[in-house]
Amino acid sequence: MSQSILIRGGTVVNADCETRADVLCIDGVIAAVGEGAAALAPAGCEVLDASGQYVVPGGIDPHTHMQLPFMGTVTMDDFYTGTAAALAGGTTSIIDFVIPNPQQPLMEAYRTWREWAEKSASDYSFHVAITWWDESVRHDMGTLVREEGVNSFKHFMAYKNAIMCDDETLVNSFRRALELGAMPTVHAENGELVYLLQQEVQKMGITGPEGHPLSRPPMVEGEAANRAIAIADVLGVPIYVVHVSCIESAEAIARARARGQRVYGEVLAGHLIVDDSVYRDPDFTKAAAHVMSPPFRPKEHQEALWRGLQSGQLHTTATDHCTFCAEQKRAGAENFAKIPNGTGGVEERMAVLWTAGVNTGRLTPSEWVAITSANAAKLFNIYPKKGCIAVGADADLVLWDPAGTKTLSVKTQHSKGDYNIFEGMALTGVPSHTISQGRLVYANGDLRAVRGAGRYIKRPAFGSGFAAAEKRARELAPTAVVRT
Ligand code: DUC
Ligand code: ZN
Ligand code: ZN
Ligand code: ZN
Repeated sequence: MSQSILIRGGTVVNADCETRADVLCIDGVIAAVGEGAAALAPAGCEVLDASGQYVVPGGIDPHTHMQLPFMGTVTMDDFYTGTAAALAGGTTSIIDFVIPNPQQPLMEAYRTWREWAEKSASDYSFHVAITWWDESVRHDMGTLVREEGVNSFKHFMAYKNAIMCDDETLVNSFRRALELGAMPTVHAENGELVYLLQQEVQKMGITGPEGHPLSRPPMVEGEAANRAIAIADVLGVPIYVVHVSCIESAEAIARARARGQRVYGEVLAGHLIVDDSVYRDPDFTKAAAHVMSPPFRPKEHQEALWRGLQSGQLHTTATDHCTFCAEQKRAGAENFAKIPNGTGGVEERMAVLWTAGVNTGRLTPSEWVAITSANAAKLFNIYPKKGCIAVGADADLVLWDPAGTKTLSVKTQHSKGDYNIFEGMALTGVPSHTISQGRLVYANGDLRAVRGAGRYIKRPAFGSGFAAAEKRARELAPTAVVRT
């Protein structure tokens, strides 16, 4: 049976325009936008009144870790609970990560994650992490791009003795990504420095969570961002830096972009709001709940991140949603380096950015759409199917009530985590309805997420215009000397 929803009287906001328009969704796709939409509504069509509300593309969180086995444990939220929480907050797609153990065949890890994700309530996709290198990895990257719709590969420059990439792997993988038309992405922190600093901080007698930011200072992130950007420049491949948290890496990106390099940056909602004072909380549980990497930073870094988003030097917002409960965090009671790294946010991201971004005048509603959905869709090549309200696009939409209020709390969140890093934050501007695949999945507090309803999103490779390699070839060619 055909299912249809007509959204009447709202203001449609895309990344490039804001207009009063009705929107008709039929069978999971946007069938009409604008004046004629109501006339096309089939008999029995559900009608939602959006007067006084914005109608915006469903959010895309391009960085989550549901059901992640990490640091000796597994995150609280699995693909069902995590994506259900996402839907409650207006996020209708996530891009999660396949993270193979070193030496594990890529395709084996990929199939495992695909299976885990079948219970997702929202649409989902995967970046695949490159954690080691040999010919089989090169081969499997090709299979993933050509057959599985993976167009981005992640590189952890931190987590020594676990999933960290050395420069040899970075160079090989970036070059292979370029060949395939896939985007390399990096977690930029110098893992050797983190490893050394963790031991030095411990030797000083600092074993609690306050040691975590001391072992991962901003320059550690700046160094890695600069190195990854330099490698990408030499190879002529674009690069996306995940969770840019500080001035040092934001400036590395801005400098490279000023040189004409294709570099993109992602900011986490948490890094914009929470500062490093949380690590000095005398309550271990609270301090440890905030342990994630990169760590929360002093306030001046937050200002730089906002400026980056406002100026267009930084492009997407995400959460790195990766929830561990208090009991799991206690694994690091004697040593901060053993506290499982991760915090939540997938449900809160869009509203937090509205309150702290749009209500403060930092962002227009269209700019907010750009950084909560459209830019991620463009950078990972699923636009305008996702991230846009237009005829033919997926019917992933949110009715956004700019006057709606809510105070964030662990008591009311849908995530299975037992902590909320935004606890007590008063929001003005909240989702009233979320529509995913043309189905109403959230309505004024009533979450109707369906286990297994989410679909895997294939993301096609980029074409040859993606590369800066020809520029590099031209630069090198004239230096060849003909000797007689
Ligand atoms: N950082 C985290 O805090 N958790 C998961 C992985 C990461 O890089
Ligand atoms: Zn093959
Ligand atoms: Zn990371
Ligand atoms: Zn992450």
